[in-house]
Amino acid sequence: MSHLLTRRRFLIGSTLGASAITLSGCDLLDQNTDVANILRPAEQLTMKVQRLLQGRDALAREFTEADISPSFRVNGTSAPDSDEYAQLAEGKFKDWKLKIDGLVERPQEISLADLKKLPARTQITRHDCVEGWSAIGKWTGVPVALLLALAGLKPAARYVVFHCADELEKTLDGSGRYYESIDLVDAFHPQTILAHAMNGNELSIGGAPLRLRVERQLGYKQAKYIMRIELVDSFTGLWGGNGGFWEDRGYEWYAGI
Ligand SMILES: Nc1nc2c(c(=O)[nH]1)N[C@H]1C(S)=C(S)[C@@H](COP(=O)(O)O)O[C@H]1N2
Ligand SMILES: [Mo]
Repeated sequence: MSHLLTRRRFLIGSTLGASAITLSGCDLLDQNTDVANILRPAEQLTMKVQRLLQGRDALAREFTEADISPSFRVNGTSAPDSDEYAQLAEGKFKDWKLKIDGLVERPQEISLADLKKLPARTQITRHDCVEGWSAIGKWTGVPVALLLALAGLKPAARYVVFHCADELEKTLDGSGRYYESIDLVDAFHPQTILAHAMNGNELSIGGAPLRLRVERQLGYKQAKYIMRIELVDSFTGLWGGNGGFWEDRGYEWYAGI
């Protein structure tokens, strides 16, 4: 059954991927919005069925060192195009701090050095991109659950939003900035981590200084270049209001594999 679900997710994924290749600009937006509107009930079902069948805490498959892919493709932004980010990278992120704010009791600003001192989890998992490629990598990072415990959730908090450094689409109003979000079930899942190392090395520019791993979902949920985590009760008023860069362009919010 879960194999069938996986296949179905890929079929949907490749439909969107294929339309992205043949269309551009407004065509792409319209087309993907139409597709998304038809698929939305199916997406709700996928999430409910997946959680029902596999449980809230079921682990995504983990692999061995021997399974690690020799190369891991770069997708989307390969280096954020901003002076601020360039400066931070130049200084090896010594001046960078992860902000945690929104519906929390104790807003945080945590340096990379301090994040690296926190208990970490290492997992070898497969990344699946909707564009039809996969790669296995070893990720080491801090469980999101631990950071949320540090900050303390206010009772109204429902979603965790990850704000990134890059604008994947250049716009005047900044709405092309990459961001993603997950609900608290995925946020507290044991394999949901903010990775600061890949395959035993600290992150290169591809995602540095911190990237999300939320292993039961597709590639576009795995936010790179994280600057800030915000706890919210809804996505209203947050860019396009759909909880993520690609979601605002028609992709499903729950991208279960
Ligand atoms: N900030 C940011 N995160 C992002 C993206 C992006 O463009 N910007 N692309 C997403 C997509 S579609 C995929 S498949 C993965 C790619 O990660 P990689 O470049 O390490 O392969 O990052 C995801 N996270
Ligand atoms: Mo992707």
